[in-house]
Amino acid sequence: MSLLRILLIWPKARTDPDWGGDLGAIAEPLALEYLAAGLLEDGHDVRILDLRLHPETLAATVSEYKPHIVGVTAYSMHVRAGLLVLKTVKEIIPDCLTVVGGHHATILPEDFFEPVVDLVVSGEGVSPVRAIAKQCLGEQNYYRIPGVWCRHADGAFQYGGEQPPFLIDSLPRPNRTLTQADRHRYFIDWMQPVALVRTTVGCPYRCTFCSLWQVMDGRYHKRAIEQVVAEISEIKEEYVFLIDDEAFIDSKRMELLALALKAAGVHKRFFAYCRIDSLIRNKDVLQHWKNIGLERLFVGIDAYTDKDLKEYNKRQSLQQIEKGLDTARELDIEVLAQFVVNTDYSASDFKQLVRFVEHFKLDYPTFTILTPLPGTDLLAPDFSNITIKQPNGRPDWDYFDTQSLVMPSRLPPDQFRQIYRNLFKLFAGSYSQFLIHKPIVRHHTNRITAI
Ligand code: B12
Ligand code: SF4
Repeated sequence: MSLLRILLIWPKARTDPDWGGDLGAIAEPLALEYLAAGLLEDGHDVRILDLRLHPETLAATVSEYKPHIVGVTAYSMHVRAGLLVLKTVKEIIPDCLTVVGGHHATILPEDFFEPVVDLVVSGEGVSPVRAIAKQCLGEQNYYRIPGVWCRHADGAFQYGGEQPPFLIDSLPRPNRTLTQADRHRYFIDWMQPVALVRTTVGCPYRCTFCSLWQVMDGRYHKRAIEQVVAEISEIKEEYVFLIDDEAFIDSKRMELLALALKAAGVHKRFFAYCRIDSLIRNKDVLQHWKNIGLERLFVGIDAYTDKDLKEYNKRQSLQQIEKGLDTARELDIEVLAQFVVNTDYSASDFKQLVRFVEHFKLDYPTFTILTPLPGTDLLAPDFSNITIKQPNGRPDWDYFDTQSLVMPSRLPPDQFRQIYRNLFKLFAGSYSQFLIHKPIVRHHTNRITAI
């Protein structure tokens, strides 16, 4: 017999409707699948509710399932949506134990120190959530669980202490059975259905706009190759996105992984993040990956001037960008080229960005606005550089989707936004060459007609 009923929820963010409401992607809720794997091992009954796909079902699911614990995951753009989810849960079941975790809670847990939240988990979540469930069945003493912030009787939250060092291979393999009914709907751009696999986490680089190296203290954790091969071998989806923050750091390991996948008979349509310098350094390794199906790389070009490359601490030069793009072409691997549009852009900077994209004939350029994400030094500790705030003085996290302007810009904000949006319109041709694929084109064309 199962012990507790535990409902794990992915909230639906407020995102720009021009993007179809989900920024062109709804991928599998991997964090929740990791948590579910640990909880199922302990004998609990677990469900995953993905509100991006089932936005109207929260109240009915909670009323019918009657969970003992509800856990919500959240990036920054989900903070407010996540709190609303838990408000609904508490209205239906006041004594349900509510827990929040994920990227934002790891860095700024205080955003969740609200009456509708009982516990906030910072960092890796599998061990804490298992410990929480154990306490829920026993003494209900949550005060000393490492990684867990617990609300005391006076309403203040206290930390249970640091978690032991992160050991990536100690995590269970994510449980994909609970998302079975939704799996055909998960997509990134036209890649559908797509599965996510994490083979490493962390990054040794130090880009200023990125929080990932800060979260992992600059360390790079690698899973054992056999574990990764076993996991990918079980995946049914044809598209597999390697979500490593930067997959191709350790060339030897990536070569061995490709060879091991080949030996296991795995051939998928792979997509992965890759730095320009890793691309140049790893031509042979990438050829091995190409042989087992690597089709597309997500490359953070990020800046087209030495000034911005330096400001972002990218540690890559314009010559390397050119060489990296050539390498991808030689390998016949498609590049999703991401740019971080600096808030200090003038109209002429935008024009030069456009010329740069045209000059290099980039297959698939995409853009984000420089955003002071939590965990980066771009976010002033007193939030004084944030232009969009909540009534309580904290940033309005709804807009931290990297498609919204949340800092002062050199151009008047309306003009900045308009020129920024036009970038997507200008490259409509690049997107439409992918009409053979599906949803992204719909998202981009929605966006284009909305401009
Ligand atoms: C894969 C990925 C994507 C994919 C898929 C996302 C999806 N599932 O739909 C794609 C490419 C689509 C994507 C898009 C975006 N992403 Co993204 N993405 C990632 C990435 C690389 C990995 C996320 C992941 O699945 N990790 C694996 C899981 C297992 O780890 P985890 O989430 O940290 O979960 C663990 C703990 O946090 C904890 N935990 C998590 N949830 C919970 C809940 C509870 C109750 C508990 C107890 C514990 C717990 O336990 C888990 C297991 O240990 C992260 C970087 C990173 N390293 O986190 C960025 C990241 C999450 N993305 C980010 C951003 C900004 C975006 C976009 C907004 C960018 C954009 N405008 O295009 C969009 C949003 C689109 C969308 N619809 O969600 C930022 C978020 C920053 C922030 N402060 O919010 C990150 C952190 C990268 C960065 N630049 O810093 N993303
Ligand atoms: S942007 Fe990429 S390369 Fe830079 S620190 Fe973040 S994960 Fe590493």
